[in-house]
Amino acid sequence: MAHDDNTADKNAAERDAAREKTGEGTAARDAARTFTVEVERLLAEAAAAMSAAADASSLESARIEFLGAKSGRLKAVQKLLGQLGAADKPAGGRRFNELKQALAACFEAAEARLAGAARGLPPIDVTLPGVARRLGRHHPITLTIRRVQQIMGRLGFESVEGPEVEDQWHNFDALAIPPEHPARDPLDNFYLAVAKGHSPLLLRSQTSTVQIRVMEARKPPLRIISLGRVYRPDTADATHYPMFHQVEGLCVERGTTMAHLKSVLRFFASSFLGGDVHVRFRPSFFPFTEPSVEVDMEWGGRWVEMGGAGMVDPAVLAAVGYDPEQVSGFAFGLGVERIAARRHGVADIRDFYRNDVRFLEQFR
Ligand code: FA5
Repeated sequence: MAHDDNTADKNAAERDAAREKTGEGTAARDAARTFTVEVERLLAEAAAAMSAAADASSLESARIEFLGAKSGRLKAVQKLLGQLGAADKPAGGRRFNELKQALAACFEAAEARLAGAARGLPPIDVTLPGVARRLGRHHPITLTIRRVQQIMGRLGFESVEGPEVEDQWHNFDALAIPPEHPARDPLDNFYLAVAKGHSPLLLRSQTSTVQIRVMEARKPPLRIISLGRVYRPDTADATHYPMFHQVEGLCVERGTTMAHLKSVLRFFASSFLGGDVHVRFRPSFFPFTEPSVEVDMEWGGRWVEMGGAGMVDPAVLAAVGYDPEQVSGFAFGLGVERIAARRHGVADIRDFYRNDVRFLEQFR
C-alpha cells in the first residue's frame, strides 16, 4: 500500500497526462482528489472506531457504519470510485481493494481482542518483544572434566570410563585393600541392598577401580585417565561432599619412575591453573601404591592437598597378569571439585551443588 513519494508523483503526473489525452478535465481531477481524501478518511475513522470498541455491540455498530452492505460508508466510497474518469479508474480500483482488505483486518483484530478479553486474557500486542528463552550452560564440574581431558590428552592419556556400581574385587581386593581394612567399613561406604547370596555391591568410593578394569582388559604400555563420580558418606563441608568426582591417572610402561609422575602432575597443574605451580609430595600410604604420596599444589602462595599418588604396587600389577619385572607404573587420583575450586577461587565446594544459577552461570 505504501508507495514512495517519487513513485506517487510520477503516477499522478502520468494520470494528469492521460486525462489531457482523453479530454477529461478539471471535473475528473476533482473526482480523483475527493476519492483519495475519502479513502484516507474512511480508513482512519474505521480503524479508530474498531480499535476503541469496548464490547461486541459497539464493534457491531462500527461494522454496520463502515462495512454495512446497504448503507455502510464503504459503499459511499465505492460510488465515488464509479465517478472516476477512465484515466483514474485502474489506480482507484486497486486503492479501493486495499481499503476493503484493511478494513476487514481492522475488524478481525478487534474481534480477536474482544474474544481474548472475554476469556480473561490481556489484549495481544504483537509489537511487544517476545519472552527470551534462557540458554543453559555447562556445569563448572563438566567444564573442569573436559579441561582435564584436554590437558592430559596432550600427554597421550586416553580418557576411559568405569561403572559407578562396583563389586568388592575392583573397589578393594584387586587394589590390595585387605578384608579387615577400615576402608571397607559399611559406615565408610554406600553398600547396596543385594539379593541373599549375591556378592556385595557398593557405589565406588574411588576411581582407582578403573585402573584395575583397564589393566585386566589391556596389555601394557598404557596411559589412561578416568573421570567420574565417587561416593563416600562424608559430612558435607567446604572441602567435602558425599558425592564428588575424581580424576584417576594411570601410566604403565617400561622404566616408569616417580620422576615421570611428578613431571606429569606439574605439567597438568601448570596447564590447568596457569602460571608456575609447585607440586609437593608428602609421604603417605595407599595399599595399592608403593611408595605412596599425598600431592599438594602451591598456587598463589597457598598449598592445597589435591589428591594421592604413587608407583603401582608390584602385587597389583601381578594380580592383573602384568610382569612387574618388565613394566612399572605410576597412578594418581585427584579431587575434581578441589581443583575446580582452586582454579576459580571458590571457597566452598558445596556451592557447585546448590543449583544457584547466579553462581553457576559465571563459569565458561
Ligand atoms: C584416593 O581416593 C586414592 N584412590 C587416590 C590415589 C589414586 C592414590 C591412585 C594413589 C594412586 P583419597 O581418599 O585421598 O585418595 O582421595 C583423593 C582426593 O579426593 C582427595 O585428595 C580430595 O581431593 C578428594 N576427596 C576425598 N574425599 C572427598 C570428599 N568427600 N569431597 C570432595 N573431595 C574429596
